[in-house]
Amino acid sequence: MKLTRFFAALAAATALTAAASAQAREYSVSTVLSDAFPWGQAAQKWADLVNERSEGRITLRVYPNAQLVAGDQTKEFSAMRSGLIDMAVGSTINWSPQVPELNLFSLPFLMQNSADLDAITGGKPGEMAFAAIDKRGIVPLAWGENGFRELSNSVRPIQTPADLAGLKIRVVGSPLFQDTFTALGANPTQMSWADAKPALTTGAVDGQENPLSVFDVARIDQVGQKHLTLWHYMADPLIFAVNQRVWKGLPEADRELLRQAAIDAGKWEIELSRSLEAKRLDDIRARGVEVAELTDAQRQAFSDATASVREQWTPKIGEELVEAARQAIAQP
Ligand code: X2X
Repeated sequence: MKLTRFFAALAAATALTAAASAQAREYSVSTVLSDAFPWGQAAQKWADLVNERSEGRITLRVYPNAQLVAGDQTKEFSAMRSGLIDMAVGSTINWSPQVPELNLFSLPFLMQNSADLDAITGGKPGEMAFAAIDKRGIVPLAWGENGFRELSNSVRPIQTPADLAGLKIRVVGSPLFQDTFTALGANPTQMSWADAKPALTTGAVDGQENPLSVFDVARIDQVGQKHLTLWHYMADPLIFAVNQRVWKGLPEADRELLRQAAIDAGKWEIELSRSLEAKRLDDIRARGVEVAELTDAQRQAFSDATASVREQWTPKIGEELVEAARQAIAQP
């Protein structure tokens, strides 16, 4: 009797294990930055939450440094759409060549601060941006954050557009950036993040723009970037997203699990990232970087100098979306 029960239990356990392993799945998740940065930590948090909540049934394997697209970060969205990559935590900048609506976040001096950014991502314009991604065969799940992008260079302090004249600035391979820095009188050069640090090291370029977290963790001060201007000219949110075929192949309960874990990981990362900003700035200053903070009037001069970029890019992004963003920002 006892033995029969033992065998029944064993059979049941074996069946359970078989069912679990039959369902066990692994998916690739692409990121540009590793888990030394908030960006990579966001993806790892997502993976950890999914692993925990699925009791090990679903594994998200994070591939940093845009390695699944050989470092070519502006190809990430296409690779995910074609199924080469299952999922990604990606920047709006890098996906904007395929999803023009995402250029909204790169419009220079549209947003002033995190409250403006949150008004966009958390409101109607955020929904419109997600709809634009969905329309192109990718399922967006949640927002994260790379951060407000600040300007650094090796040549001189920058407080006015004239100070930028002729400086070679590395920008991401997204056309809007070419226009912004050209309007400011600089000499923009497009290259991937993988190529940026070597180019700064050799002096092939004079400057770059990235969030403080990237400047801090990548030790951009060590490659001669002694001048930093806090101009908060734009911010790139991160988006947690899944290839549509992968999504459709998942049971409803797993979709919900993935979505909720992405929302939780994104919220966690945004808070973490923002809570570290002040300390990062202190550390950067302590390393001898000269930090310029702009007055409202100084910032306005940069905004005025890039008005043509906002004008020229608004129809490409969509008048309705840009207007929705302006309204969301203006709301008290
Ligand atoms: O390439 C960059 O500057 C980075 C790392 O911030 C992005 O991928 C947008």
